[in-house]
Amino acid sequence: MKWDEFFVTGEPMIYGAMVSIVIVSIAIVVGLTYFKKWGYLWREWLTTVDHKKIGIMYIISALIMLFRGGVDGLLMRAQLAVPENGLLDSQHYNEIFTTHGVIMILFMAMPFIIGLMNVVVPLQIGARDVAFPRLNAVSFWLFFAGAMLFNISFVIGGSPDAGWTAYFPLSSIEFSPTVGNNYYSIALQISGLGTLMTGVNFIVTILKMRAPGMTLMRMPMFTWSILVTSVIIVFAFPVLTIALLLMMLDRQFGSQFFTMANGGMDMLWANLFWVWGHPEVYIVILPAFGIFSEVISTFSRKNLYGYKSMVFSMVIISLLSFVVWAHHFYTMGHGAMVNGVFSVTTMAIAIPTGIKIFNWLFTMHKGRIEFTTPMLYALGFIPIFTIGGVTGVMLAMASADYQYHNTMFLVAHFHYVLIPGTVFGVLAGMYYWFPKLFGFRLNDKQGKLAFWIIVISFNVTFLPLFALGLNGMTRRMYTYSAETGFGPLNLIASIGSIGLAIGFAVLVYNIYWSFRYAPRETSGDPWNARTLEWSTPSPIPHYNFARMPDIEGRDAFWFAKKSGKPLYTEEYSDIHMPNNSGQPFILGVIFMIFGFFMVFNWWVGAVIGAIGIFVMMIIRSFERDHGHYIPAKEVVATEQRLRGEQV
Ligand code: HEM
Ligand SMILES: [Cu+2]
Repeated sequence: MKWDEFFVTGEPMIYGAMVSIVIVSIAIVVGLTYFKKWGYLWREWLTTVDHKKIGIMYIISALIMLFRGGVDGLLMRAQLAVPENGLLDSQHYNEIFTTHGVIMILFMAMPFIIGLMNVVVPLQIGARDVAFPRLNAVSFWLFFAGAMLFNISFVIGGSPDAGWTAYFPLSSIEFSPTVGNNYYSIALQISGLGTLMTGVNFIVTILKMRAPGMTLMRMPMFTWSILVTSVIIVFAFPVLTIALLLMMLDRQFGSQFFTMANGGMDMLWANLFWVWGHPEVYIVILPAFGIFSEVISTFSRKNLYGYKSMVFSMVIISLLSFVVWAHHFYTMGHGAMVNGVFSVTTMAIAIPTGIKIFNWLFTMHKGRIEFTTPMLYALGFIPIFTIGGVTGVMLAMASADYQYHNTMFLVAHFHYVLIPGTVFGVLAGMYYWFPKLFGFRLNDKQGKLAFWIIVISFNVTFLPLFALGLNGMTRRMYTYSAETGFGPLNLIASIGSIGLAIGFAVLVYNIYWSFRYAPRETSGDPWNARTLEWSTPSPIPHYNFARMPDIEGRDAFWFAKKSGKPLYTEEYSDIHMPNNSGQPFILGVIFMIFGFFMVFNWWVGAVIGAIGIFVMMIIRSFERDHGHYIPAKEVVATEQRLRGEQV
């Protein structure tokens, strides 16, 4: 391979990106050296197995990826702003909508959700960490390795360009001959393995590590949503991983699973992709439902209305999510009968979802609502998501879908679901749980300002796309002529996207400002909240709970506050904690190098990488590591310092 094939050349924007990557990397290295932070970085972060720190690393990665995916989105909107625009050529546009989709779903939404569940779930169930802390670190570093591998594609070798769905035959080696789609198949396999381990880890954590007295039906709703989500992960992700493996074999080893010749079948890919892909949208939306349940109940000062029906509807949604996948390709000719069945199952999802919407409304009914930033996101979510849901039912009708399929109407629909559903959800969660982690709240005024800019600009950006789609503008179209009349609405949408960028900039400033100036709080319970995580001091000690709580009902902390009955009655004792380890990080680095060689068919390097992975597993198998104990005396001292009182 020649150097000019290795590095992407000829695009001023990409040269700019390369230069800025080099400058930022140098700045980071110089900064860490100058402030002597290498040791701190290694000890406190790269080797940590603490679920809270792993959660924070996921969230930081997600915010960076939100920026990357957002820039892709803005570039597309800039290109579409006026007819026959020459900002991006067709190839570049293809690459950008592909990386935008992949990054937003797999490297922004997923890690944001997984980050929040890492931070919150052990705290909500009264656990000191997840069931398998070391595995948790492996999950993170595999995700990170996959994300980094995917992200370098646009400067080294070229980005994938067959859409985030990577349909065959377009994504086959014949029609996508660059290494771009190798990045897609390999990076997603690596990060997918990490996600699968997360699913296993959280199922075991939630089933096995709850505090005494916390039965399943006493669990906070967010924890319930994560249990259901983890089950979906465990059933859905292997399908993706295997499909990607087959794609890799087809593209790089000459097999014929998805090709049109020699008994292969391109529709097999579409089916496998969506057997994972539809459950995936629930993987990123159910946790947000959980977050809204916590936020709405806390800021309405009421119990969550219809707890059991909330749980029940999530379980139903998770089952239904596996039997709707063909609604993504009604037009591919599988006949009226099949289309009819998938139409019905798809529309059926609206029922449990509607139940949840009404439960949230009833929770607020006659409540003393407090309009904090997280509550605003929850309130914004309800009507916007409902528009997304109703247009989803429109798309679910197979015969009507022949009209909307692959138009901007669809693009509008799924942004109306994913942005309120996922992005508002994780932002609400971030504002809500932030003080638990860091000991201060994000400034509320700035938070609300960001909220309003984001909500308004979101609608300006995506509402016009419904009309454009109905008028016949197809998706993934890199430009259009003036005669189509698509110009004005596209211009409005593009202006809206600038607003979104401003909104997110205010949000980032909000975080920065609050780190510097927000007043520190020690109460541990800044929102007067209901669930167990708020009964710990803030910022939260490494071991989470000094003593195990006695749980006697739902919203245990709320009732302890109301009744004056203490939540913690146990004696202090030594606390067992897991040790840090550098192995997960090193494993991630080896996986990334291995993946990189695989992408470029450099077999010697790939074999060495594979051996490295096995060596790491063998080292781990023979290692004896029983963790360490924090003596009870030290625990008492820490609690006294943090709670500022006699304990
Ligand atoms: C930051 C604001 C955003 C803007 C301005 C934006 C804009 C766009 C545009 C212009 C397209 C391509 C339309 C086309 O030509 O077909 C697109 C596609 C897409 N977007 Fe977004 N988007 C944003 C946020 C998000 C988020 C948060 C997600 C997911 C959580 C997301 C997921 C997707 C997906 C999956 C596609 C389809 C990609 C494909 O066709 O392969 N977007 N977006
Ligand atoms: Cu679907």
